[in-house]
Amino acid sequence: ALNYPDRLNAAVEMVDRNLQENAGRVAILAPGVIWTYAELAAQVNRIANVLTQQFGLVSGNRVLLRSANNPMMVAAYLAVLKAGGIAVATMPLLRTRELVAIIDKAQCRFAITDHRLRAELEAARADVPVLADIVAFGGTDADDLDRLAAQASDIFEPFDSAADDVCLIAFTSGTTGIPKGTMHFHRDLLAICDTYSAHLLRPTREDRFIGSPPLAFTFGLGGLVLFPFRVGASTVLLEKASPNDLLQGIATFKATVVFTAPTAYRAMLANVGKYDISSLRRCISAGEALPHPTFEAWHKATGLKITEGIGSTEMLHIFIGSTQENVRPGATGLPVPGYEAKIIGPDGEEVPDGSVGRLAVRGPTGCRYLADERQRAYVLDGWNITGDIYLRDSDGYYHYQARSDDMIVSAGYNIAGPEVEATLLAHPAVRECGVVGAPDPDRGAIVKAYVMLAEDYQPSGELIRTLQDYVKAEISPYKYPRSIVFVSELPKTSTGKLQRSALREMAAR
Ligand code: 3SK
Repeated sequence: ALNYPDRLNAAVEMVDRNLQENAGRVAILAPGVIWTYAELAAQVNRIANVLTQQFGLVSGNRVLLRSANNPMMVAAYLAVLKAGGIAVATMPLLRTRELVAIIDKAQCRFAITDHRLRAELEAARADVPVLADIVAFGGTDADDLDRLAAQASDIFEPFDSAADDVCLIAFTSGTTGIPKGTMHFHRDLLAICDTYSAHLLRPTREDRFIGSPPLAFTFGLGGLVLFPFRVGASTVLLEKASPNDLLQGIATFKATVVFTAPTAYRAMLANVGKYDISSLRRCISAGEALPHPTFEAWHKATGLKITEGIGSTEMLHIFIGSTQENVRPGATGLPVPGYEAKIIGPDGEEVPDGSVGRLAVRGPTGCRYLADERQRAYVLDGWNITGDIYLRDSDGYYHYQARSDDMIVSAGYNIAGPEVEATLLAHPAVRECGVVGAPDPDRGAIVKAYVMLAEDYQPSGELIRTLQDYVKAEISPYKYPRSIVFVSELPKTSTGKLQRSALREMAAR
């Protein structure tokens, strides 16, 4: 059981706690930057002083953060928490309209932004009077946060927060409609380190974490800030994390643990042989299901087994996953120690092993939507209903089937779109693909695949038939895509997940 004191400030636990034994060790590496824990702690304190003394931040204020992954973003994030504020981190790609919705919903009083991303925020201001101050960093203005911080004291008395004070509102990327804000406590930030990371990653302070997810996606916050800092390890922050940037970053900084999404592993395969990535010991994949061909190809190319996990913004991080030893290709894994999981049928009752149903989980973290009716549907009887369709095998391993809205019902058959995608992806002609149901007068729906071709392949009727025959040969023939459309790109969410809702809309036209 996790036993935390009643009063707890996550920033103190993540940074100041390291001053005892790790003050001189590297906390953050980025191109051209190295910060020890002592330097990070001082910068966090300086920013906290600026925010409280010059801008009047008080506990409970919500502060929007807008930046790519870089050292100042991390320092500002932790400074907000240390001062008792609530961090509302946002994806750098968000546009004015999306920022307005978040600022309004979370009632953000302040925004801290990379100066290169300031314009969209300034444009939002007129529509959200609650936003009193925008503080930019990285620029040359007289009131730039770097400059203000340089003049501030590096001593700061942390806000005496309760362990269950909210410190973070994480917005789901919202594949459709209005994004939902999920609220997390100071203790939740520790709990994901002391469950998933401690039991499945088992990091030491010698580790160097690297990855592509933005810190606004809690997958990135955990993997690139909380997990390393909880044990005095280092994080490598990359503002741009294309597959080649990631390979380059692993090689340059000798990273040992990488966090990224299945599509990035697949894309890295093209050039993995050109980089020395022998420092890596763990490869974590989440965000969407890892196709088996990607697991196999990565293993063949690197000797490393990718360990998959499923988490959610609602649960803060991964709640089902694998250690390096118990990884079972094709399965997401076992419940993370501290979490429980079960598969439920339409009536909410647990179904027998081997049956497909909705995944329900509970543990030290859980869904608390900010003022959102959808809370009623997400948490039933203390269990979080994740919206994923899963099957548990007789060994207790959980196998992903689909998102509940990714199941295609065609002529009475239940077909999981992701399974057809994984099958198509194993064909050399397919670079990326998305599979959804398209309305059909006879079958109710048909399986429709949107396919991005690999280099050297050209769209043709013959290739469509080849891919259809391939799927029929690999999995139950009724699952084959009756319609295949070649596309030059696929719609993605701001966290890089395939946006099947957009494909469904296209398919319905
Ligand atoms: O699996 C996910 O999508 C996820 C979401 C939030 C945090 C962590 C993860 C793995």
